[in-house]
Amino acid sequence: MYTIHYTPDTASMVVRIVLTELGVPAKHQLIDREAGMLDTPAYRAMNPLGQVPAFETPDGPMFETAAILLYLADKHNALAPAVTSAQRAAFLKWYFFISFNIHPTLMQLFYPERVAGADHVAPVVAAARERMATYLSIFDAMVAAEKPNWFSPNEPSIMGHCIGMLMRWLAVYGPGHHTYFDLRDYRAIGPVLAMHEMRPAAQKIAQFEELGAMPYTNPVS
Ligand SMILES: N[C@@H](CCC(=O)N[C@@H](CS)C(=O)NCC(=O)O)C(=O)O
Repeated sequence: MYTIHYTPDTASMVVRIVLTELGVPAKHQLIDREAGMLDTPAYRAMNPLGQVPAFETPDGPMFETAAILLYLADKHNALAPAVTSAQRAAFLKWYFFISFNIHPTLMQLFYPERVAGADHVAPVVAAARERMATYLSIFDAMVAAEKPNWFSPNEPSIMGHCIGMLMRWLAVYGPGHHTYFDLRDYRAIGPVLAMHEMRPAAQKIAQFEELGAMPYTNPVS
């Protein structure tokens, strides 16, 4: 039995969605942030940085959202190309591209003061925005050219839900905010996310976490 430790509208959302997609039994345990649970020794034993999510598995505790999603896809043979698939190499390459580039840059946009202190927020944001635009354009161009079935409007995938969550956060504060990127600028990505957010699993968790009816393409906070 799995346990996902979650707080609404954080990285735990995509783990909850993927667990629901897979239809595997799991305990969904709300983290009591107010009570300081992220700092407790018990929580830090699961996630040493005290971040969300933490995930308990029969194989031991896990942290790092992308690793958790890949573990689940592999264990349950769904939502990603199998280890033996000819598509695995391309999938892994782009999955790590997202994890190593888009997700950390998004964190820099959200917490620019953590990069070089409160006095350097403006240049950190400017540089992060430039890199983010490059990463999104590169990924969008690849999807348009290669139409991979591991990121497609025709079948659900961990990649679809993962990028859905990231694009959500890039739009959630609306135009004019320094984190804002308009999904309409990425024409190949948009239809994939539109399909994924209508999956019953995404709708169920979106309702539970109050993410709005279109959590990836038209987010509300
Ligand atoms: N690389 C980690 C990042 C996790 C992360 O940044 N979680 C956020 C919520 S989305 C968090 O716990 N923030 C609180 C903090 O950093 O203090 C992952 O992908 O799991």
